[in-house]
Amino acid sequence: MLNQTKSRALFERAKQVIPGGVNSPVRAFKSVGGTPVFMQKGDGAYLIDADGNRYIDYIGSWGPFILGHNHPAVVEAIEHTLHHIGTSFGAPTELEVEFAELISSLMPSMQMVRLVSSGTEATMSAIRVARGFTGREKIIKFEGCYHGHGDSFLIKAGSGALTLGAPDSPGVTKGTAQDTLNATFNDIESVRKLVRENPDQIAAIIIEPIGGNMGVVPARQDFLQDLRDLCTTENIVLIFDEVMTGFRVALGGAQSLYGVTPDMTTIGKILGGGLPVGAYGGRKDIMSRVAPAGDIYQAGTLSGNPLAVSAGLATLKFLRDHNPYPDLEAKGKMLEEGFRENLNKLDLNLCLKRVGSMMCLFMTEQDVVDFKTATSSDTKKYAAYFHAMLERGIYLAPAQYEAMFFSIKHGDAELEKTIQANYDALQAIYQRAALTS
Ligand code: KE4
Repeated sequence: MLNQTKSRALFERAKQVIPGGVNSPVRAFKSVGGTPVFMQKGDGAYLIDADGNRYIDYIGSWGPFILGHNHPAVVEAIEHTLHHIGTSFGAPTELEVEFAELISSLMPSMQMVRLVSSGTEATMSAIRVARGFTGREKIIKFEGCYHGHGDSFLIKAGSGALTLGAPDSPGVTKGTAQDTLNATFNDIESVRKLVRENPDQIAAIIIEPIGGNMGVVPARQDFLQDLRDLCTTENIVLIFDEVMTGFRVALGGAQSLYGVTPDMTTIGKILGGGLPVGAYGGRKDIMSRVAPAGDIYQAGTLSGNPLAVSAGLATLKFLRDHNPYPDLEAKGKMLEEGFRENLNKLDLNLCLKRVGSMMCLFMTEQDVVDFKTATSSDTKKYAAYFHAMLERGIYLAPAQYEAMFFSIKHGDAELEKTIQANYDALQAIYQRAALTS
């Protein structure tokens, strides 16, 4: 059993002054039970908690740490900016121009870019711009996809909303909810039906091209291309929410893997290298409508601040100049094959999905292709698996409907330890289940 004395005490203290004791719901271990682990230090592929327990980290702050914690290039950039430039001016700086140029060079569909401070700000802004640009009011999202906590998205949302069983959040008005339509992921007919039923009323369709918030669920190539074609024909703004997949699955994001070009893209997480940065962007004719160039308003006090931008710049430059993606693919292959070998040895037929360095083991034997098949997963089994892995020093997402992320710092030793822990954990759980069922 893990020594969690300090985490337990900190959690009791935190709950007196922070709702649920955490600053983001999915951290609260609600769906897996037990006490959230209070972390003390990040170091490469590792996290060390307040009680001194050391874990191989597969959350990576929910995506940002593709370079691992405290990468020297990022630390150095932050220290330099802190000592020689400053943290924020609320005035334009050369750094953010260089950053926007770099983003646009890596994701050419983002002809123009606006920096914000979170993925939620990016997606909220992107749909407002799409609505302003088209003069239409409704949006289509996909059941199980998560685009942050903006009101328009908390309708059948994924991630923490799904984990906590609140995919439709109180506080979202009927007026807002009626303008959000939900289609079925990987089902183009479900989209065509909504478009037919709402002629000339759909401003945008927003999708995670690789779902990462109902576990990892890649879109099928034909589905994504059909979506592109439908949006072109119907003059609907196609928004790829690449907050998670941007710079994660490839330097150019999922859109570069699929060869499908959206009209707008939202990015975040890796973009900030661990500091708060998000961005939205896309076609020049659309983005030229954003204030003060145009009339669609969006603003932010700390948008483009030098400190966060310097962390993001260092991260993206490292990814561009060192191209770690082949190595990350090899790591992913090793981890996936190790898990599949374990499943075979234990005669388990669980669904495992991976794209690059994001992966998910679903506690279901169904092939997960959408929200319905994802939610056929046994979340109680996942909870047992999560704790069995935690006790073996492997820190996974405390929720079935999330992704595992690994970094360039996850070496053979870490992956081999994880594969062994996966075997032991699954054997314990399913063996135990066999004894009790
Ligand atoms: P943030 O506002 O949390 O920076 O980004 C929202 C967001 C938007 N789009 C996608 C595809 C996302 O995955 C996210 C945030 N992802 C979750 C993890 N599944 C953040 C973790 C959390 O909520 O604490």
